[in-house]
Amino acid sequence: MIEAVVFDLDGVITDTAHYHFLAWKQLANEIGITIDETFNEMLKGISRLDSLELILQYGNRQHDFSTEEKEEMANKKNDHYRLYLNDLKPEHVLPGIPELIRNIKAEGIQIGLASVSKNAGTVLKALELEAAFDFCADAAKISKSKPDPEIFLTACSGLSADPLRSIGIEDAVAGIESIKASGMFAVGVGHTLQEADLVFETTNQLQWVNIKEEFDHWISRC
Ligand code: G16
Ligand code: MG
Repeated sequence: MIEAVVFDLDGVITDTAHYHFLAWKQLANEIGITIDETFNEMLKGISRLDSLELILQYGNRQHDFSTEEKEEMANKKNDHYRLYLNDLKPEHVLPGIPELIRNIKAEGIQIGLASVSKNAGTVLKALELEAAFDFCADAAKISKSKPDPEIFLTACSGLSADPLRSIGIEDAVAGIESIKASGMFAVGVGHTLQEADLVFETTNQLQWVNIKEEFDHWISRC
């Protein structure tokens, strides 16, 4: 029996992963570093300050700024990002997600959120999806971002669900690693996620019947 399904937010529920990229690109430009979408794959699911460190290393400027200056830059990126969030509306929930949530709920299975974003509450509110989640892990209380399992384990624990009988859904390499390290069944959305137990190209291919079937095969092998 499946005890819970835990969703990543950015890139799974809505395309805020792209807004994060645009905001980082803007910040990086301001300090003379150019990043592209390929590099951005490394930032998905990584906390704000850790993302900044990766960008500075990429531009070979990791020794050029004080802690205070880094905090200022991270805040600036967040300001850029929050401007994009002003335009976020319920119609920006990715295709297939409302139906998937409905199908999971119809079976009485709990739904959780595992996002390391401190803006997750704002995003869910803008999408009018707050009521869909039985428990959202609080990013402010998480000490290690993905790929550490902490966020997915916290979500399972908040739902009183056994991770070994639960499913995580992610669009990031670090996120899939986090799900697998927690012992859950990993569903990936995107094409660079070989470590996942089941992969779909896009969210509108996320069929609940298929996920359940693959989960049953997986658990029978465990
Ligand atoms: C998200 C994004 C990351 C972002 C992180 C922190 O994680 O994927 O790109 O850096 O949150 O977000 P914020 O700066 O809003 O606190 P997740 O776990 O939702 O994929
Ligand atoms: Mg994501």
